[in-house]
Amino acid sequence: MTKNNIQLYRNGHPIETGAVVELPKQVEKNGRSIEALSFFKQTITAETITLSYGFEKEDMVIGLGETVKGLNKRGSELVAFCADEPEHLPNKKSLYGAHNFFVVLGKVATGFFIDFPGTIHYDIGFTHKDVFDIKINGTDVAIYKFEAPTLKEVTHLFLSIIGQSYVPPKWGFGYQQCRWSYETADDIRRIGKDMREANIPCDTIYLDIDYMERFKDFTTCDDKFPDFENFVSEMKDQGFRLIPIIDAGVKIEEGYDVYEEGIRDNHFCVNDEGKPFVAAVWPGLVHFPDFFKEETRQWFGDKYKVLTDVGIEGFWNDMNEPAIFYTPKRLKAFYDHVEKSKEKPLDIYSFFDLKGEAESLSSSPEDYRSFYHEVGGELVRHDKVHNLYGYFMTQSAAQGLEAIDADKRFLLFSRASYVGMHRYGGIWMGDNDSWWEHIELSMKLLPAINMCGFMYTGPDTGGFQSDASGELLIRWMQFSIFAPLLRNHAALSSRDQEPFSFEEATTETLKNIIELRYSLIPYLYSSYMKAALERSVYAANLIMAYNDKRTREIEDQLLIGDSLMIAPIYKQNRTGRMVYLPEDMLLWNTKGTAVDSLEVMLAGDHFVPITLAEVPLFIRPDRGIILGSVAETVEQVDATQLTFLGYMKTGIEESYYDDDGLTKAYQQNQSQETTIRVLQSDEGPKASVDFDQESELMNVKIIIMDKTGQRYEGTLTREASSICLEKVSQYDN
Ligand code: MIG
Repeated sequence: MTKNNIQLYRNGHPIETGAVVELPKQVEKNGRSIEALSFFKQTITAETITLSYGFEKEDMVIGLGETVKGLNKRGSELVAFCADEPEHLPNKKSLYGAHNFFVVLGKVATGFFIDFPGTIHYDIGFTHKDVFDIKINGTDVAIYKFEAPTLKEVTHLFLSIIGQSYVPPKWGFGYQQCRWSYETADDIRRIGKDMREANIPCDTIYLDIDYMERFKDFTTCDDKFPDFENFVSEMKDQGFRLIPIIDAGVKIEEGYDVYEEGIRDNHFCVNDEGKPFVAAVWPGLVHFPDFFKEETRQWFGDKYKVLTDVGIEGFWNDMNEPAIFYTPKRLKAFYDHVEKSKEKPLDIYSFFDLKGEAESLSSSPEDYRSFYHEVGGELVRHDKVHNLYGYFMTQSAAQGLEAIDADKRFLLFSRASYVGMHRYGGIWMGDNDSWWEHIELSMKLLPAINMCGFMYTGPDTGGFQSDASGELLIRWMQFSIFAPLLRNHAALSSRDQEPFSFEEATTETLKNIIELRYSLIPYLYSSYMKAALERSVYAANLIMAYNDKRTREIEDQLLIGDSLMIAPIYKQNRTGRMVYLPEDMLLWNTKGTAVDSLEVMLAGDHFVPITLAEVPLFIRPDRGIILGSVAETVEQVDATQLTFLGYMKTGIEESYYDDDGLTKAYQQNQSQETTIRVLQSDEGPKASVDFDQESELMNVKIIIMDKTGQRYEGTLTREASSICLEKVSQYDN
């Protein structure tokens, strides 16, 4: 029997990434020598370390966070390298995050976290089916090894040493509307108005890069957004919080304070000659803040105040891999190359050569090798620590926001990330496409990203690039309402994708799905907070809970919290799908928020009919979910009433977590717990609720179905907190 165990192995002088913050005392802080790491055979050269493992027949490899691959990574080739990768195609080896936690799951579970900020190549039985080779592009590394009997326990060991996941404000669980770009204040007003007229709940509207004055961070464009402060409060009065984007690059422009201060106080990354490194992104020529320096993080983080001072309460950090369109240096070299090419024949070789050269201008490895960060007083070449850039930018933002208001929860998420950043903000899944395949991809990403500590995450629902059909948006929404970050976002040239931008029937269906989301928030938020506090995951693959042969291969059904399983449709023109039930469950196949059409389903395989309007929710035995009511915004939801929907085989005991949703008081245990019990008695099922003294909750309506398919109901109040439930016919409702 394996004991739950954590070990640390080190080689050389690893860079302090800050990923691991809660190492148990019994683990030697300095670690053992890497040679003592038994699982892998190591090959250490002057430049690299290679770890090799020979697979056992049954081994799976699970983890690695944000990748285009599914649950079991065996047979894949992946690279940990934060990339501005807008094409999420099956052959892509890297996306925006570098999440070096994975588990080899065989008879037992062995997990590893490779704490290394440069590039790591994972050849997971790709070159040779039975060989797992990990090539680390450097020799200064810390490797954590976790051993436990199950995937669940091993993941818990990892999550328990990296610190608690970021907790968003509760309104961050509302529906969020984005687009590149709502260009003017009037555009945003129109979106808000259309949202409210369609009666679709919505908490935030996003400001993409066009709100800025010529893409300069911490500025707002007066022409397009006159009187920004009043505009922010006008929208807030209607229940909308505006969430501006912040890009990593700082525009080079005389008279622009951020640029001038950055130059004056040496806040920018430098080139070989010690001069500020120049690259081009949206603002044109920019410098990159050196977020590796404490002073720079503080300086940049404080800048968010420019926007919080006018009422902004959340941000998304973009382009922080950092993305580079080109550098003037290499563009010049390219022109020289073109000049020389003029002497060559106009043949296909010249054509492909020039095309290739032009395409290689963006985010080129050569550029990443030509600037430096200051780490502990020494200059370190960017490529060696590349994967920390977005992390440190987001840490800078989080610490700046903390300095502005230590008790307030701000909404914050980033595109690039590394383990450790999960304590400061969430991540969104980046530039997907309005493709059916990308609904499926987001279903693969949610548990994989959660497993690496990033709990607040979600896709661009409806797809970023390409055009979405109404059906695609509906099916995507039916999945995304279970993700913590529920945001609809579309790119510059794509078709309008707001829920009201489609024919009436589609808008109506989307409205019902978003309303379902709002009614699920009590359960989703409670599950999120429990996972954050207990160092478990919010969304999981079935294997995490069931740990059996069959669930090893299921990745299109997920567990959300402890009580709920989902099985979304992610293919076009479907009227149902196969669902595997590892145990008997209660199906609530709902068109909205009314608790009707409940059905007990036995363990095994089923074809479940699911119309376009329906969202199937599967409740696990002797568990239940807590539902609230619907309002325009999260904060307007009536907190005095809840509904509990459970499936009883023998008896139910569920506790539901809540807190103020806005402050960090939960860190001092200022939270409420409501416990719901349903037990079998001679007079039938008896329900009781332990109301928390501090909570506003006044009554809980209990609905359960027992294994014979009999439905029972009753409403409990603070005065009558224990009652016998009454039999009701399904169709009385
Ligand atoms: O080069 O700000 O992923 O969400 O809309 C594109 C414009 C820059 C990339 C982000 C996307 C955002 C877009 N940005």
